[in-house]
Amino acid sequence: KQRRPLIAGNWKMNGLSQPAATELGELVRLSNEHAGPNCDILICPPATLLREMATIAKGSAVSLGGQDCHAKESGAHTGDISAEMLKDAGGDYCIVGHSERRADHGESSAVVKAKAEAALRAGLVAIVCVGETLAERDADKTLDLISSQVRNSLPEGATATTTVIAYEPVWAIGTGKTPTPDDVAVVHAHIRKELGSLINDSDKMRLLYGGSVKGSNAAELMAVANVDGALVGGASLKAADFWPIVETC
Ligand code: G2H
Repeated sequence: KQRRPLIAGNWKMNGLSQPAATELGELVRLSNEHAGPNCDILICPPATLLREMATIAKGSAVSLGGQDCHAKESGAHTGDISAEMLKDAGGDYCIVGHSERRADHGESSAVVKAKAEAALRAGLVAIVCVGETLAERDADKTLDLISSQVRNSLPEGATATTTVIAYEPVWAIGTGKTPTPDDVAVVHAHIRKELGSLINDSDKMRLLYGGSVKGSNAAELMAVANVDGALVGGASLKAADFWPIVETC
């Protein structure tokens, strides 16, 4: 692979202290056993678990991150969490613009961009999510939509070190449906091309695929050109399901 892959787990709104500690402990054990995994490993637990998980993962190959952050550093924003707080709790990454945030919280690309910039200011790597709905795909709007989301969501001054893009077709999320490797190749090549006009080190930026990735389909998805890792939801909750995906790298 031209770029070091990143296999990222997004626990979404799942996880109480137990059994999360057991599952993360198991993931840490597996990563220690296989010294020097061929990819970066990341888990984004609910913010309530971040500090506890960071303690468990300390000194291991497993990094931690948040699933969302506020665009401001601090202030009167009841219920929100800043990027600085995620960093303070042990995070190194933050997902922004996940389609569930775009849909459930009406987040526009402008909002996502502001959040990504907050993540960068706090010293976190931003994982910026993009992806089309089924209606957009059926109307042949996928590539235009992706272009617009990439152009409008990328943080100012993004580089390959500070920013990762995750392509997650909305219709493939948690549904068990996945696009064909050819479909993924077309979108990832399109994102790579789009990035060329936006940032200097575009060939180094990692592009993850997300949406119903599991042990049984990960190898074929990871083999697609311009796929530099995965953003994994359901199959990241158990170390036994997540590890086979890590092993495809
Ligand atoms: C897509 C993905 C993780 P799942 O949202 O971000 O979830 O693997 O459950 O489709």
